[in-house]
Amino acid sequence: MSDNTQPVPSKDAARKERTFVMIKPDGMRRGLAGQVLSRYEAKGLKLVAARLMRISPELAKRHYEEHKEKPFFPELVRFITSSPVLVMALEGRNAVQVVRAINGATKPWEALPGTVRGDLALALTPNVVHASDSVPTAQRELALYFQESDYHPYDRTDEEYL
Ligand code: FUP
Repeated sequence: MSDNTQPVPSKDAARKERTFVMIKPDGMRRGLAGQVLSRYEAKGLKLVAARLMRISPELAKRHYEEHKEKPFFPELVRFITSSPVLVMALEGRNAVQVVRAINGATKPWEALPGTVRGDLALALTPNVVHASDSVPTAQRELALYFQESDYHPYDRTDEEYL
């Protein structure tokens, strides 16, 4: 009998796409970090860098630079600096798009059930999680939080299927 269980390895570059993800202060204070991370892991994304940190007001302003003229900017900076956050780099096929889909709509009342915000959030500013919205944004945000030496590449045992 022939063995037809051998996976066909894929070497395409999309498998190495990286995105930046942050469990925000509300997610940490509500004890949700583990169950949010487990959703990305279960999907097949690989955690390649992570740090628990307190964001300074200076870093918060750089992170949310695109919103600096918006009326909610001061509240956003105050919120994101209010408690420690867990920052992460996740790697895998179409990681940016996949994480945004898992997180659900920014406005939790629009987020579908089954998504992080659809299941776990109700308010707009404390919406549990942040993730990059494009590959260029991911590169900019990853560079704000991580150096090259912070990344720890390794093989997942299920990599051949992902
Ligand atoms: P996202 O791409 O999901 O991070 O969403 P946005 O860039 O549109 O918004 C950044 C953050 O600002 C969101 F997490 C929610 C917050 N926000 C407010 O607190 N008030 C607003 O009126 C709009 C957005």
